[in-house]
Formats: sequence, structure tokens, C-alpha cells
Amino acid sequence: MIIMGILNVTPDSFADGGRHYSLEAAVKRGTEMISEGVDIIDVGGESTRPGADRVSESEELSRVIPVIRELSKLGVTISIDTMRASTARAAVTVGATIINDVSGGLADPEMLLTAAELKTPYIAMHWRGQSKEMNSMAHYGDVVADVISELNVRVNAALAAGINRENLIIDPGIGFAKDAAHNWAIINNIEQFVDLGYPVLVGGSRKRFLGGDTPDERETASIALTKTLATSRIWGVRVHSVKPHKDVLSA
Ligand code: PMM
Repeated sequence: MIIMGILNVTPDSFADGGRHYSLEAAVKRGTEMISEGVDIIDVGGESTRPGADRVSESEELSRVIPVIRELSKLGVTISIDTMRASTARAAVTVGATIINDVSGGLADPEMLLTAAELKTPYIAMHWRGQSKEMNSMAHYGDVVADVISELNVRVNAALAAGINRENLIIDPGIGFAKDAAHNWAIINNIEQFVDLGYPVLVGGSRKRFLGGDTPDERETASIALTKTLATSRIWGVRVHSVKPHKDVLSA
């Protein structure tokens, strides 16, 4: 199972906001993750925590591009966490090789076509709406069946836009328009997502459904979650700390 290390170059991400906001701090953390054995570094410049405001394209670019340019010199695989096609394109130009779109192509009508043209792997996450409104969208009949069927729609849209089947990765979008019970139902039925036939990424690290008052207090639960998921057939986990997750995988 691969470990995707989170590098949010933002002042306000829920768990690591402000910690890697300068170029220097972000490159330092990226270098640390490489020494800890990270497989992919996921660089993002826009917080998607519930209630967050959008950032402008120019602000997003000024946060992520210098960091990707520096880290790609170190030879690590980099994904760009963005909902904007233009940001994805700019990131790929300076060395990112994977596009991670939390909106699964819904936020920007150009995204799927851009990913198809760039021929990079594309992570399509389950999403129902922007951070400002997503908590009010957490209504499901059967959450597992509903998320699978909505993800299927995104997969078909991606294929129709010309993204190669081999380049598609899916993600159930833990915490996005979902309450704690929804998130646990998805995790407990994660094999049903694997059965769709695409690599599955799960991003539960330090999210609220794990309990605890602060993101840092959810670290132990995050590592336990990775340990549990390691017994499934998923492709990877998206996490804040790298070494503890690597350690439970090799234990
Ligand atoms: N979660 C966040 C941001 N990007 N990308 C994917 N593919 N899956 C996720 O679950 C996901 C994501 C929000 O968490 P963060 O603020 O810690 O980055």
C-alpha cells in the first residue's frame, strides 16, 4: 500500500494549516517526508476544510508552484491537490505527475479534458459541493451505494473526456459531505469500492470522525486506521505524518 504524504501550503488547512506556509518550511517538510520513505507528496494550496473560502487562482499558484518546482528536483513523485484545471496544468509543467481533484471534475468543467490531455494519473474523489455548503449535503439513502453510484458517474465522465482507464484512481472522499457514521460505513465497506476495478485512495488522516478535540489528538487513531486499511486491497492512504504509517505497514 502506498503512502501519500500531505503537504498543505496554506494558512488554514484543518490539521497542518500554517505549518508549511512558507516555501522554506514546505520544502523542509517535503525533504523530511522523502527521508521517511514517502511514496507521493500531495501538494495543495487551497484548504477544503468545511466552511473554507475559495482562494484565487493566482494565490493558489503562488503557494504551490515554487514548492513543486523545488521538490521535483529531489526526484520524488508529486501530486497536485487542486480543483482548477489551470493550476493542474501549471503544476505538471514544473514537475507534478499526478492530479488529485477533490471534486472529481465537478468544480472546473475543463479539468477532465485537461487531465486527459496531460496524460497523467487522475484521482477522482467523491464530492458533492464546495466547502461552504458541503455539510448540508450529507444526506444519503444508503451511503455506500450512493457514493459508489456517484463515483461511477465521475468515472464515466473521466473516461468520456479521454482519461485512460489505467490513469484513473478513485477516492470515497472521507469527510466531504459526510458525517461520522457515513465515513465509518464507507471504511467498513471499502472493499466494495475496490471492486469497482480502480485503485482506491483513502484520506482519513486526522479528520473529525476519528474523535478527539484537535487534529493532533487524532494521530493515534489515524495510524490505527492505516493499520486496519492495510488488511484491505486499497491502493493507498493520504496521511499527514509519514514515518508512523510506514512503521505500521512494515510491523
Ligand atoms: N482530503 C483533503 C484534501 N484533499 N484529497 C483526496 N484525494 N482525498 C482526501 O480525503 C482529501 C484530499 C482534506 O484534508 P487536508 O486539509 O488535510 O488536506
